[in-house]
Amino acid sequence: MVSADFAERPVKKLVLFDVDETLTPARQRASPEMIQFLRDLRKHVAIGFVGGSDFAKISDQLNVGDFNVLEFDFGFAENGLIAYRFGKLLESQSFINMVGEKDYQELVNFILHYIADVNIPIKRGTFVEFRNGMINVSPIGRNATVKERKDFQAYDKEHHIRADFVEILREKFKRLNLTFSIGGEISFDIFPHGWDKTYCLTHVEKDDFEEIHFFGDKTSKGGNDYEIFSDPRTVGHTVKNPADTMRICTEIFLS
Ligand code: M1P
Repeated sequence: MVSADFAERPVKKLVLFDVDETLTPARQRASPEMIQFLRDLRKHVAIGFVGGSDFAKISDQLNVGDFNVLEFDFGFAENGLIAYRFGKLLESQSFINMVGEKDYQELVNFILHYIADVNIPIKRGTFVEFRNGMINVSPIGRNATVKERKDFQAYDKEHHIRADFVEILREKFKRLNLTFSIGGEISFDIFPHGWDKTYCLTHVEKDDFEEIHFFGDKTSKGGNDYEIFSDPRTVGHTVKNPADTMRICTEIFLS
């Protein structure tokens, strides 16, 4: 039986959305059309976002006009390690508690040495971003501009900077049981096994929805939407961009 908190929604289903390239262009803001679409959709079903980024970045992308990111029924940043239900923060675990300071330092020291030695056309700043549920590693640095990001992404496609780096880390830190996930344009995320986007499902289980739909763009194996997209608890949908999300979702839930 679906939680009474959703009594006014005619359809007792939850629709979860990835953020970058699903609700917004990568690292940019949602369009006013998308915001209106989400407001309309929420009259029918429960809605949530599940992004790999931290909550501050996702808020920047989804706080558009008078829309507040906490208007989503569920808000999941860092794959659900930061979780909101009806705007209220839920309890969660942390990367540092799970991994421990000693192993974390060994990992981060290795990463920084590796980045110091890697040859790429430009380097900027913030090569490791420490978050609640993961660390994010970028060989060019998170301070890169939009243009520098696009240039790095193209360079990386040809030279496999991130893929090679991840392979070395996977081998060297096998004992820590970590997942290395290349989800964006300039970086990759590192988190304990199981803390991929399926983690957020633990927060919605007790609401007992009839179905949970997930929309994402990186749904093939190796992409950071793959696990939740292929999880038996969800009905997965692959989209190419935000316009595609609105089109498919309208067909399923609003027509
Ligand atoms: O949401 C996908 C990824 O978005 C960002 O990646 P990048 O800066 O490389 O484009 C990061 O916030 C990353 O953690 C996240 O998985």
